[in-house]
Amino acid sequence: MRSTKHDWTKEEILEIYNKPMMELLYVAASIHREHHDPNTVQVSTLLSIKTGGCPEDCGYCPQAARYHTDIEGNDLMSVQQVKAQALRAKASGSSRVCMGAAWRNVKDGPEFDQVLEMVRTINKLDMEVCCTLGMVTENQAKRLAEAGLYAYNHNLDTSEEYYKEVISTRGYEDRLQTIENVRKTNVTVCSGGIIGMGESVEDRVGMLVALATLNPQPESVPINALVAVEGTPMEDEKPVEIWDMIRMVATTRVVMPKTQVRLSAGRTEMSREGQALCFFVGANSIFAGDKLLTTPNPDVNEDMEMFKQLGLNPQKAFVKAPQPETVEASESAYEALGEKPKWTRPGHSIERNETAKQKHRSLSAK
Ligand code: SAM
Ligand code: DTB
Ligand code: SF4
Repeated sequence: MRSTKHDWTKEEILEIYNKPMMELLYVAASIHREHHDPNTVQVSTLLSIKTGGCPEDCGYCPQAARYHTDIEGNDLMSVQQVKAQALRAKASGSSRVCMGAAWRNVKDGPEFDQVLEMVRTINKLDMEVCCTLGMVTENQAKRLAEAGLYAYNHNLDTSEEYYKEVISTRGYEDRLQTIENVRKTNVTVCSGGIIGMGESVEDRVGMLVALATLNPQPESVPINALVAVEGTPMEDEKPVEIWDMIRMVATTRVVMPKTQVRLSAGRTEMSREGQALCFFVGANSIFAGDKLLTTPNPDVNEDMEMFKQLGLNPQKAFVKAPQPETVEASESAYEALGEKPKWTRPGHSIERNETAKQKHRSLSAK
């Protein structure tokens, strides 16, 4: 087994991405087999614990309050509701639960305390718990770790250059800082992005450079195909070509050989053959259940049929890293610091985001 390379350049990764397809399939599948069981794919479940009404302007996201989408918003779920959903997910073969909140960043207080209790509860069900709650400080990351969090998801989404065309309410450096804060704990890092937002191949590769040069590399990298939702600035983006998804998954596998590569959003548009090639070149996880956070996903029975057809087995929990211990709230070594971190707000104007916002205003005024 080779040691992991961390000094990847854009040119090197571009060369991999642009290899003749048959060459890329072979190289990526070979590396995948060196480090992973090619017949095992993790089944994870997404839970939107707080939906919609988000103050950010992410151009891809149906949960941003400023765009006119028809999703149903919800306040923070109760711990009991989350436990019931996690048990259901476990019964249908999931070994990991990822809880997402439509927040810009975590704020100390009763809602965060409730999320910590959700983490404790799911970890005690012997499932991997992941959270994606926006930016976090080092103290907040430590409190999540203490509760038994297995992974924190915080996507870079695209290259630093293209990020400015997608989001104006936060900067790329905030994302990197949050990843660094999580790294100071024993929580594993999950960070990836989206293709199909109008970015160039250089932007896709730029994101992979940013992720693959982290040392250590993220334990988990989700690759999402944009789900173009009506009302968002990206509503008219064309669906991603399956070959682009295969190239992206394969390149991710080559440059981050030990990472769990997650075939995430966009599977409703992908054929079984297309998904099979994604597994072949390196994808080792899917999100199951008929909903992602707010958008549709294939039915779990259909996915299980696909697993059967391809001879795939669902991966058990804690195969890649040990189960964290849970410290009860009453025993906690940390306190809420009530920090007010100065996460950046570049505030530049993005034309398509402005247009979508105006459309929302005029529709709401009717
Ligand atoms: N609010 C938190 C944040 O942004 O970090 C966590 C939740 S956010 C919905 C998690 C991730 O979902 C985003 O970083 C983005 O990569 C992905 N996502 C959101 N909308 C998407 C869409 N329409 N298509 C594909 N991926 C999407
Ligand atoms: C990730 O990279 N993809 C997941 C998970 N991390 C949180 C979210 C996909 C969301 C797709 C759009 C929606 O359903 O709202
Ligand atoms: Fe909010 Fe996250 Fe959606 Fe951005 S991606 S609008 S931060 S929920």
